[in-house]
Amino acid sequence: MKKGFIPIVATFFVAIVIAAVAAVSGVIHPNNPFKNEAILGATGSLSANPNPCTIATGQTTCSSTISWTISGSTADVCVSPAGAADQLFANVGSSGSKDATWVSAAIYTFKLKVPAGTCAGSTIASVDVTGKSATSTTTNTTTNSTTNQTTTTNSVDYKFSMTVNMTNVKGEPLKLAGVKVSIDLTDDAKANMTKAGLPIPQFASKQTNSQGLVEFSAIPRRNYNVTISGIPSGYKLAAEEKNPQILIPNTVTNPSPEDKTAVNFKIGKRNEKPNIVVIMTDDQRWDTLKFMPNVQSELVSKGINFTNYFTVAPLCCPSRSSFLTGLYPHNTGVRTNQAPNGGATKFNDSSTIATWIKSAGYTTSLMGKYLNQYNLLKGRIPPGWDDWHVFVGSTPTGSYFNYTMNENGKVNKFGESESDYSTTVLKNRAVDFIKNNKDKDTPFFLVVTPFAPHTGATSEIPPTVAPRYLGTCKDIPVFRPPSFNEADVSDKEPWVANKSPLDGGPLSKLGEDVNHGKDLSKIEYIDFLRREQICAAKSVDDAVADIIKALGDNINNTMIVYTSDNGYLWGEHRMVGKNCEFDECMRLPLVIRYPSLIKSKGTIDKFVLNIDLAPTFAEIAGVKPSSKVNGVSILSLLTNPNISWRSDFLEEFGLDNYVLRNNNYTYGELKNGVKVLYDDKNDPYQLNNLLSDKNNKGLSSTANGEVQTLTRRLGQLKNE
Ligand SMILES: [Ca+2]
Ligand SMILES: [Ca+2]
Repeated sequence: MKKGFIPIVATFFVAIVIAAVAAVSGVIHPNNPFKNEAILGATGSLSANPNPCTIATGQTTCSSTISWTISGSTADVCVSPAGAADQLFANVGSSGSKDATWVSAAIYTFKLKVPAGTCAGSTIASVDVTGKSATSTTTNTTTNSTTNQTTTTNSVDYKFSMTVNMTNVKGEPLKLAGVKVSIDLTDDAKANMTKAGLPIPQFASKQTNSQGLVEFSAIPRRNYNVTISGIPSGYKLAAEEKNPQILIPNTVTNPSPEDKTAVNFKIGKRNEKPNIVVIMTDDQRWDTLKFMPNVQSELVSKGINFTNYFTVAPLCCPSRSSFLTGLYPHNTGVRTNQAPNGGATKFNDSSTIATWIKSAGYTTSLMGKYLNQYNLLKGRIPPGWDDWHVFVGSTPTGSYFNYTMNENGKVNKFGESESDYSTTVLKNRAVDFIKNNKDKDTPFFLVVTPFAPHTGATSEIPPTVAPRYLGTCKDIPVFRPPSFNEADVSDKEPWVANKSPLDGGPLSKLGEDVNHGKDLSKIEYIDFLRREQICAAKSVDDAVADIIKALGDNINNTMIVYTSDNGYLWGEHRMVGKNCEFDECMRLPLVIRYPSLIKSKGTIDKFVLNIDLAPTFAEIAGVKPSSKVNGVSILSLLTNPNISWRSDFLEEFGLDNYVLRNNNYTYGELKNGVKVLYDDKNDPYQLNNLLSDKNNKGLSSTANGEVQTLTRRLGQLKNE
């Protein structure tokens, strides 16, 4: 007796018998073969379908079709109900069929007899057909239920044991303990039982044992829903296995109290490698995540917030090139947004995170902004990307409305209805991609790069806020850090030192559509622009929520990364925009939620760079970058935030501006021989360049020594 099986009525014997299918084809009756062959010369066959015939719950009869063939003679089909003499069933010709009805769980024997005209003739073929009740739990009166009358009772006492086996995707046995399995009658099965006046049994869920098995006792001839939950992290149920229905068979060949059936689940350890989802916004400052409630609740509160995350290149195309390769701009060669020193045509796309991770078996997708001037690649989809939905070209108002996308080689145009809003379109593409890939055998690498909250083509054109969020940010308080409209910029490099204060008159390029008919002063415009950028990011926040929802249980084996490509100045040092050595240009948001490694909210304050992400993803995927990288994987940092880590890094912008940043200083060797040094510890708003003419004369020998060290270190990093 198997454990888990309760023999309530051990002496009962199920009356489910497959009636011996005695259809005999072309066989001469054995009682007098010589005579029949010589005198009658007949051969024939006889069969019944279905056989046995099941009388459904609540019904009293069921029908089978009796079919026959005969040659060499004429015949009758005669039937003998249990215990009765043969009775004529049909006069036959050479072949035919006729329906017969059963009224109880009895045996009916049909015989094909020659010659025709009497049931007393010779039998040349016969078939026994059983009528049986669908709910039959029966008491047998002898050991041979095939030939004896049985008593049908409407009872659910009879138990049937079901085993749930698990296999991996290759079909090999899988031993996962503690997986929760539940069974429940289907709604139809329950309805049928209710109709028959039977009680509806409840089945407590069970957990698999150390052999990965669980056994249930259930009643036969019923449909069940089987559900599995509590699968350990790193494993997943094959999609096609989810919530299957099984029918515990209504017939068994060797009825016994230990009758069993089994349901088999495929639970693959197939996504051992985690999925990776990167959401990279455009020009989003590190200090704006607080306006994104979903980012807060789903990522910041459940992941690691990096408080010192920087780009090595504070401009779109150079930054993204470095993100894709893990290289400083002096190694990618991409230093600007446009050819010849930048743009998509300058970028060597032969060895990137996409090609590395694809070689590790990942399905890859990029959605949104790739690199500036992608249109010049004329539809080329760079190697490594399986799925591609990328903005082509640009318009003065940016890629919010009226843009085109290369979608896997097809160029699709989008208009300006609300459903065309690019962040929404990308969100839908991302959700579809996740749904299509999350249950596959391979992990995925999805990079979603919305255009938001970038301005239009220039900073004078504010971003386009999604229609539903228009006006929803107007109450956000204005922003006045100490460096806002910096009073004295004479310490700074000439192109900053020459900037006028912000309070002088309206921005010249502002149009009425921006101003809503009224002139804004520069400061009013910056305040307006900031609110619009914050508001444009609200659609990204919605996308984060929908992406996480689409991941479902897969989130447990997914690394989600939220970041931006470069920062932005909102009036600090009298500047609006990016591509500078100041903290606002370089410092970016980075939040990583990775449940299989990160168990609770935390912060990491070590210097982490955008060139670290590609090596990190490669390490997660178990693949080595196929070319040199300057960044390093942060996986070890995630598990041990106190690990020894880099204490400085290089930032590059434009063609000839290099900046060394360490825990104390921002030191820049800028174009035309200009040098800047900010004491970030004591002057966090970078108001005073220690190397300005005024200050340089007064630099202490200690500071001079420091500059020499910084110069040497910057030179080293430039050669890495
Ligand atoms: Ca950007
Ligand atoms: Ca100053």
